[in-house]
Parts: sequence; structure tokens; C-alpha cells
Amino acid sequence: MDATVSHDPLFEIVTSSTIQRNTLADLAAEKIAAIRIPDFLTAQEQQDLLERLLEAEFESYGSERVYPQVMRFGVAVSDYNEHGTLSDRYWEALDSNGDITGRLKLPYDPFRLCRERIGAELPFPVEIGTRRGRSFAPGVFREPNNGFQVHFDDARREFPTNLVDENLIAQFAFNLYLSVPEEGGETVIWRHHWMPEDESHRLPNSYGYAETVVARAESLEIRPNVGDVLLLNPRFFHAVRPSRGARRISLGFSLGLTDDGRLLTWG
Ligand SMILES: O=C(O)CCC(=O)C(=O)O
Ligand SMILES: [Fe+2]
Repeated sequence: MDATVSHDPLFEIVTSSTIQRNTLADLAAEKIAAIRIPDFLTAQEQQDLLERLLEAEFESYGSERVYPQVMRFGVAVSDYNEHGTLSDRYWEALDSNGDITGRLKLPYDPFRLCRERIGAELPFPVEIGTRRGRSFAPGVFREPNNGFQVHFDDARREFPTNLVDENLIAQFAFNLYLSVPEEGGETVIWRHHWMPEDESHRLPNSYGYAETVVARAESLEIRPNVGDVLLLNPRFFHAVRPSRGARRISLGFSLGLTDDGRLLTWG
């Protein structure tokens, strides 16, 4: 191979209008890094959802682990990881305020809509995953106006006791951008997976790492537009840059690909 080549052709963001089985297989097989889908919602759906969200009271992720502060609306497993197992408090939180559609007074369930659109051209419907028979939260709305630190998401490592009741062979992160800032807010993905020595770059108590951890890795950067979906392989280190201007609000959840080709979600 040419010694001057510095770009890995298997590290690309592919733009597509729907999610095709072969593109999803490419994402799972790491032939691509992410799939971008513009205009995932209609303008009306987008506007209705954002209108309700702008009136909702967002909460902060736990500030010991998540700094700078990130706001969220909804319940997510990352706040309920107790020594590698999902705490019972997750289910309690879900029971007490899990009905996100009701809380937003929305006429439709935006998470169901996302699952249906993801699955539209796939061989199986996309379903909410279960743990010991109980369905996970459908997802969460996140607002990282000050950015996300460089980090990766990998349920195999975060929950070594198995989070989902199925054999998963790949994990994806779904983000639908509902409001984006005028400046900053880029999503950056580095061609690097966690290695044990990366822990020396870990920020104190944080979910994140100092950027030196990816100093030598190739990166891709994307400035999401309102209405875009980014489906990424979250085992690649990634970050969100701090922003200025409008709030950066997205709908998000994790997806696992099962060993029989189905997609299961969790929030
Ligand atoms: O908001 C984004 O663009 C990426 C958020 C993130 O860290 C993820 O989806 O895992
Ligand atoms: Fe992430």
C-alpha cells in the first residue's frame, strides 16, 4: 500500500435517505463509521416535537460523572450503572416518570416513530429491548450545549453482566437533531477503539477522556442540521464540541444488533 495514504477508506460517514440492510451491515462490520439521514421527520413533526420540548423541564445528568453539564429529559441507563449492573433505581425512575410521550403531551410517540422509520426497509421491525423480561426506556432527549467529552459507549464494557436479554453482535447510537446551535456543536468521531492504556487519559471520575487519548487517530467531523439523524458506531471514540446560540437538543437511544439480525433499542 502507498505509504502516504493517511485516510482509511473504511472510515466514512455515508448519507442515505433510508436505512438499508446492507448499509447497516457495513456499520456493524466497521466498513463505515456512521450513517447520516437528512430530513428524518417531516417539517410538521419536527416543529410539533420541538415546540413541546422547549416547554419541558430538562434535568441534569449526574454532575460528578458528567461535566461540563449535560441536560436531559427522560431516563437513561448511563445514570444507573452500579458497578457494572443496572440499578433497580432505573426501573423505579421509569415507573415514576417513564411515559415521555404523556409528559410532553404529544399526540404521537416520537420514539416509536423513529423505530418504525429505522425499520421501514429492514427485514424485521425495530423493537425496544428487554432486561429480565422488562422493557427499557424508549430513549431520552439530550442537550449537551457545553459539549460531550471524548468518550465511547459500549454496553459490553459498561455492563459486563449483560444489559439486554439477547446476544448482541454490534451496537449503534441513534441521534435525531431537533434544535442545533448557530456555532459549534459538531460531532467528532475518531478512528480509535478503547485500549487498556487509554485509562491513563481518563478525566477524574468522568465518563470522558482527555483529547490526548485520540491524538494520533484519524477523525471525522459533522455539523448536524435540524432534522438529521446520525446513526454511529459508538465504540469509536466520539465527542460533541461546545456550542453557542440555540440549544442543541437531540432525541437519542442505543441500538443493539442481535445474532439473528434484529435491532433492539434501549434508553
Ligand atoms: O450528540 C451527538 O451528536 C452524539 C452524542 C453521543 O455521544 C452518542 O450518541 O453516543
Ligand atoms: Fe456517546
